[in-house]
Amino acid sequence: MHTVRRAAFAALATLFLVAACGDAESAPAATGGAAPAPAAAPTPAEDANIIEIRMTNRGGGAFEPAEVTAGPGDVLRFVNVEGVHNISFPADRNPSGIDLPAASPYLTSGGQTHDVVLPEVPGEYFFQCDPHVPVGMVGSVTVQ
Ligand SMILES: [Cu+2]
Repeated sequence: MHTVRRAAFAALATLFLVAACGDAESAPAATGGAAPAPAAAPTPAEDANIIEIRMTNRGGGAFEPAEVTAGPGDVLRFVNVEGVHNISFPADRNPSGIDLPAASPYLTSGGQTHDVVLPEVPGEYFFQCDPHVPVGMVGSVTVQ
């Protein structure tokens, strides 16, 4: 009995590790079969591109690059290089009627990342680091 439970736990733990370590490139293309259940928060598609944007203290605070082009559902991966930054998509500078990505928490140490799944609706979206707007820490992504 205990052995069976231990085996079941090990299998669950393995599943969890695989899920935690999985990435889009190593996952085989799954076609057919059951569609994934709809999630409350958008999750990246298996074929989503990941676009890295570094956050630095250059000039007081900067996104590098500050302007990128992406496809619907692609992922912006914000990488904190130095300093303390966040990422928000202000409603007053973005298209209305779209579920904009929620503001991130503050990233406080080097190497921290925050992923944003882009809207499916083409357009230009503006993002900013709230405390560093005065020094021009703003950026935009064009979803084609
Ligand atoms: Cu900042």
